[in-house]
Amino acid sequence: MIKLYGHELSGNSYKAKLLLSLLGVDYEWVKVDLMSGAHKQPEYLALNPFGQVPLLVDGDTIVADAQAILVYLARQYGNESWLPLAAEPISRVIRWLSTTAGEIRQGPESARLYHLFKVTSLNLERANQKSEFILTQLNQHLADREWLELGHPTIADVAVFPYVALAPDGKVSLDHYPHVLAWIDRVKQLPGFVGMIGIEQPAAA
Ligand SMILES: N[C@@H](CCC(=O)N[C@@H](CS)C(=O)NCC(=O)O)C(=O)O
Repeated sequence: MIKLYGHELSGNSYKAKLLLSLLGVDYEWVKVDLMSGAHKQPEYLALNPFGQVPLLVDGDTIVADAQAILVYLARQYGNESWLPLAAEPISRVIRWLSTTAGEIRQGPESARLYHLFKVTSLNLERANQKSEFILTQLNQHLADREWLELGHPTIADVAVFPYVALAPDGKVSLDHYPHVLAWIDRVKQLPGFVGMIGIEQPAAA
């Protein structure tokens, strides 16, 4: 069975968890205790020399990095709608995977690290500026769209969703971004959606 190594407060681990759940793929959750440094122990470093979660093990295949895991799962277990094959639409989806590793990590993900995990060496002012920038962009992008690309859910939505929905953990309010809030609600309505600490499951209809 697939094993997903992660931590329950890690938004990157949650990306993988969310797609596995949306695809209805069974897996075993293996908690890596980041607080006690389990991710820097030799046994874990043998699997992922970067010493980070998430990590997915599927038979002989080992995939590190949340975005890489989304690509792997979509191709291996999903249909083409989650990750298209053709050049132009796949480039649109990958653009958002890059954005999660860039602007979203520098913005809301960093503000959350500062406030929730007390990583006070981070430049909070920069994180807040980056958050405002990317949330403004996202809000404009979503003003006339239901999903980030292609008119339906793709792994772009799965990749961007966690740290945007978790922005309030970093004291970044989403109140000024109504199109982002409406999109968050839409993602939460997807069949198979699961939440995490900080992202509530919607009340059953
Ligand atoms: N590029 C990686 C980054 C993963 C990452 O930053 N993971 C964090 C938890 S969310 C982690 O393992 N931090 C511990 C460390 O880097 O020492 C990904 O997207 O999966």
